[in-house]
Amino acid sequence: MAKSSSELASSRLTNSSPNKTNVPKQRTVGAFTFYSPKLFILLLATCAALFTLFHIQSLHTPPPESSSSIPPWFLVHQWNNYKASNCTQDQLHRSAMVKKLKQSVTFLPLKDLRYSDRALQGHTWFMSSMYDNHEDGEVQYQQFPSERSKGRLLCLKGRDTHDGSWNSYALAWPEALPLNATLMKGLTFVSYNHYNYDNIWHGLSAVFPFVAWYKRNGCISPERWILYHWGELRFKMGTWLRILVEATFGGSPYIEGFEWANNDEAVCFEKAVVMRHNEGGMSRERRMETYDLIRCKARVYCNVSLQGRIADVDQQGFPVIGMTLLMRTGPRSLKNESMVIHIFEKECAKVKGCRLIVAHSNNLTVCEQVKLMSITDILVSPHGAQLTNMFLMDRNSSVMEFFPKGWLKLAGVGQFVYHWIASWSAMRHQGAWRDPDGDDCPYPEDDRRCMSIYKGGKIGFNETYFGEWARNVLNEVKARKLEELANRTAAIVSTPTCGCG
Ligand SMILES: *[C@@H]1O[C@H](CO)[C@@H](O)[C@H](O)[C@H]1NC(C)=O
Ligand SMILES: *[C@@H]1O[C@H](CO)[C@@H](O)[C@H](O)[C@H]1NC(C)=O
Ligand SMILES: *[C@@H]1O[C@H](CO)[C@@H](O)[C@H](O)[C@H]1NC(C)=O
Ligand SMILES: *[C@@H]1O[C@H](CO)[C@@H](O)[C@H](O)[C@H]1NC(C)=O
Ligand SMILES: *[C@@H]1O[C@H](CO)[C@@H](O)[C@H](O)[C@H]1NC(C)=O
Ligand SMILES: *[C@@H]1O[C@H](CO)[C@@H](O)[C@H](O)[C@H]1NC(C)=O
Ligand SMILES: *[C@@H]1O[C@H](CO)[C@@H](O)[C@H](O)[C@H]1NC(C)=O
Ligand SMILES: CC(=O)N[C@H]1CO[C@H](CO)[C@@H](O)[C@@H]1O
Repeated sequence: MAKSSSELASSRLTNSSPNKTNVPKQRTVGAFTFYSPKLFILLLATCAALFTLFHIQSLHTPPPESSSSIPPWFLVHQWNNYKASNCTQDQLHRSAMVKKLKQSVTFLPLKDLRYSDRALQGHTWFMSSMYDNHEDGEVQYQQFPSERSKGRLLCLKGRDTHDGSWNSYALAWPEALPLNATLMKGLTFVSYNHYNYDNIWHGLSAVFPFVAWYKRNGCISPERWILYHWGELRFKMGTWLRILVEATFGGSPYIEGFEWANNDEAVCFEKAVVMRHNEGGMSRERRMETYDLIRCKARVYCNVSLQGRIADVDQQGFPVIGMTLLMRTGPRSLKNESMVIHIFEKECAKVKGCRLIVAHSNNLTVCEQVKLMSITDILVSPHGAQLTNMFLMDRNSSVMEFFPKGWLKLAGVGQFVYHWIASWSAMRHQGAWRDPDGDDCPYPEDDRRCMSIYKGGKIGFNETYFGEWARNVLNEVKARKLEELANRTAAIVSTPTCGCG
């Protein structure tokens, strides 16, 4: 009793509360320091000590009169006195303490503007006073309540959709939630996304660490998601992301919008997991496992076979090689689709078992994309979000990527994202073709301003280059597939639970 109370009193409340230091000052007036936590703890400790002494004394049978200067009857008397006059006020003290704790819960802005120049670094500007759990190679996350939070729950306030510094967070003990707070039961996922939940790559990046956490924590699905972008609330995931989340976690995600909540009242969560670093910190092994889980769950959801590609052979017994041209419309689309199709068709026709599929990412349903990727060994596509689908192919499948003019010099490191995804999801990125031709820029070619012109540029072709490239990749894939067929090693035969749930 005394111990837990002193823990409560000595634990620091939410970091960097500017008012915190004022509180004790107000209370020092008057001799009756009913509210002073120190004295309160002292009293409790004294009570407990006396109680213990009393018990020790009563265990001594009989207590030698001379061994102690305090006779046992005195202790009993003293104890009764305390009980009567002071210790019975325990409840009163306790509820006063709880009231104080409730009042001292300090909300801080979800978006910390002091870090706006390095929004993604370190603690990030989202919940900047908090530290993440990070074991080597594992996903970085925060969990409430936890040892690190000293048993405190996460509470949120505000529904701003334009400025995250108007929404706020705090930690509170379950016994001392802020006044009028609503407690939400079950597991809540709180996501921070620096970009958005519509773009399939940025959306997946935000959801990805939750999948990793889920896999390592008994595959318990969340009751609700709370989506933030720069601390601003978001209420929707794009269709592609929503369906993959539904497939992975076994149920349509419920996205909490707090429409029912009063703006200045807190909502606290029985159990919350916060992610703000995407897949950062995860080892390649962990990432591959996580992609494996999403791939498998997506196939189950879309009723696609879990056999893997090894089972797919043509009438003559050659392994079928699925080559897919995944086209875009608008920015970074191909200038001459039919010519590119013709080149790849020609090479495909030369390889036994090769089957070319041409598809447009914009008019495939999500399950059509899942299905298409499950029969693709070589994905050929311009740089763009549709390439995120690559992880839905079997492991060890190949990717060929096209870029418009000017990207290598100007587009920055982000242009290699599909090289990274390939590596993280156990695919093989087999090179990129960069169009030497494109729209003219009025500035020197390496002027940053040219990027706005090159960004949405269309992509041409080089018949010689594409032909050789396709031939090389096809031959490599064919050799690998023949070997796998002989070894029968690569069949991914999973159970519908995908090793989770
Ligand atoms: C809590 O709710 C009551 C009743 O709705 C209201 O009178 C009171 O002002 C609220 N207190 C706070 C701190 O919001
Ligand atoms: C998968 O099959 C089940 C049962 O046959 C069906 O109810 C479900 O709608 C199918 N799902 C998709 C995405 O086709
Ligand atoms: C595509 O390229 C071929 C060969 O260069 C050319 O004959 C054809 O006109 C082009 N089509 C378009 C739409 O540019
Ligand atoms: C898909 O979109 C492309 C280009 O937008 C169009 O040419 C094609 O006919 C569409 N296919 C279907 C099945 O709607
Ligand atoms: C096309 O690719 C071939 C082989 O890489 C190269 O030699 C040739 O210069 C390229 N043609 C153009 C027009 O870039
Ligand atoms: C197939 O088996 C051979 C010999 O056992 C081995 O060296 C090779 O790595 C295997 N290949 C694959 C793709 O499993
Ligand atoms: C992928 O390729 C590697 C190296 O060749 C091989 O060891 C591994 O078994 C393959 N994985 C699958 C799932 O085919
Ligand atoms: C018996 C005893 O120690 N009673 C104490 C109870 O608390 C008041 C002040 O809070 C003391 O003045 C009493 O001595």
